[in-house]
Amino acid sequence: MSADTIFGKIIRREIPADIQYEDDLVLAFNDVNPQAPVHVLIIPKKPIATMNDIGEEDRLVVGHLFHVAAKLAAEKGLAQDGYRTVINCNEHGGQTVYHLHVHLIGGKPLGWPPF
Ligand code: D5M
Repeated sequence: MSADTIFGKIIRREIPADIQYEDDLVLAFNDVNPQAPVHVLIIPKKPIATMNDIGEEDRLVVGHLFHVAAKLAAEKGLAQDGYRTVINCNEHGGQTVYHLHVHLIGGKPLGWPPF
C-alpha cells in the first residue's frame, strides 16, 4: 500500500527526530521545518500513504491521531487560544511525505484561507 518513507525511518529509529510522544499506535515529533512556534507531526506507525488510503480498519488509529494531537496541544498550552490540525493529501493538497500525518500547528495567530 505504501512505499517506505523518511517517516518509516523515524519510526524504526534509523534517523533521528525530536520525539514528543509515542505509544503502540502512533508517534509524534517536531516538524523539521516549523511553520509556527509549535509544529508537531503525529503519524500512525502503520504506513498509510495518504488520506485516500484510510480504511475501515484504520478508524481506531485515525481517531487516536487526533486524540493525541489534542493532548499535545493542551500540554503545550495551546488549548485556550487555539491551534490548527491539517492533513495534506496528494499534490494539490501539498503533501510531500507519503506517510499519513497530522500537522499540529500553533503558538501564534494563524492565517486563513491557507492559499
Ligand atoms: O508535510 C511533510 C512535513 O514533514 C513537512 O512539514 C516537513 C516535515 N519533514 C520532512 N522530513 C522530516 C524529518 N526528517 N523530520 C521531521 N519533519 C520532517 P506534508 O504535509 O507532506 O507537506
